[in-house]
Amino acid sequence: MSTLCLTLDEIYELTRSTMLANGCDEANAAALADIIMRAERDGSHSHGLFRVPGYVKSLRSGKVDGKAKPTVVKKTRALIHVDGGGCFAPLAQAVGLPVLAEAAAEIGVAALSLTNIHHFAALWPETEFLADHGLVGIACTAYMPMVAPAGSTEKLFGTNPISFAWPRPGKPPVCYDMATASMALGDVQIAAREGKTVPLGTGLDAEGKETTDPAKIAAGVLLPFGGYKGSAIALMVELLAAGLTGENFSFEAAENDNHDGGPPRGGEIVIALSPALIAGEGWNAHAEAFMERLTSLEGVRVPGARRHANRMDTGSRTINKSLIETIHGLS
Ligand code: PYC
Repeated sequence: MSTLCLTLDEIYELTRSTMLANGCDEANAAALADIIMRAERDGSHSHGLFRVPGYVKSLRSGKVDGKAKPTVVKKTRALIHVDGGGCFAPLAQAVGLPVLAEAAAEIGVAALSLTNIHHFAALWPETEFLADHGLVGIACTAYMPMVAPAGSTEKLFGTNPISFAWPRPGKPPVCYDMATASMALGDVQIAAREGKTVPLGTGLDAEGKETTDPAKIAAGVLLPFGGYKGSAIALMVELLAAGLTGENFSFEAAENDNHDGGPPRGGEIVIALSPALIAGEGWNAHAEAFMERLTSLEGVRVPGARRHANRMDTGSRTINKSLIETIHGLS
């Protein structure tokens, strides 16, 4: 595979200028460029530049409003709602998360519901923001149907990612983000592009048969991680991100989508909890004693630690050359 090296500033600027050239205003373009640069910075390639062509498709088809101005409303002291007005999720999050953090820090627990957004990114930026403010964060969003509930060969659930972050003052938080599918669709697509196989149990082909061929899975269905248990968590994500917000379930997102290849319209729920108010004084020392016990075990690593380690490398990032050429062609 032929590659090119780009600095983080170049990654940011390439994304920003591509979004501006395709109808985004400065606020939307900058919010998206920031999320993509941070994904590449942390080594989350499946949420980085790889997503730019999909974002552009949905601007060009008119599905996403690149000039939308999200609005924030406090429904109660604990319930914050952002209507994205049809924007990509990052700008709506940038508007809602500070209000959520302030509410949770004041009263202990608060929830942010986001509707009328198009989410195609990782979810750790949302929960990590909360952990950086001393709060526990939980976020989830539903997506297009791609995953067969356990027992079925028909897709109904989205890849339905869920993210959790725990604050560790003075240290990087515990922060992970995982698809409830056996593998994130982006990773399946990247494996297909690179001609690699994926583990058995990742998904089924169009005939409902198990396969290790990622291209066949992309044309068939993914399976939930962990059988019935993962399936139950994917169901929880549908109910929290769609039932609770009033936005599209994954199957509704597909029915209402124009299938341009970009992110469908959907919702997201983000919950923030204050350990300082809930557990009280000493919460951090107590949790850190547990973390010490955990990390003293041979072979254990803290979820998110690899991303945070990648982040310390401020040098340039190696990117697939044909992807960069494709993105240049979109301006
Ligand atoms: O990575 O598949 C994904 C995803 C879906 C919604 C947000 N991220």
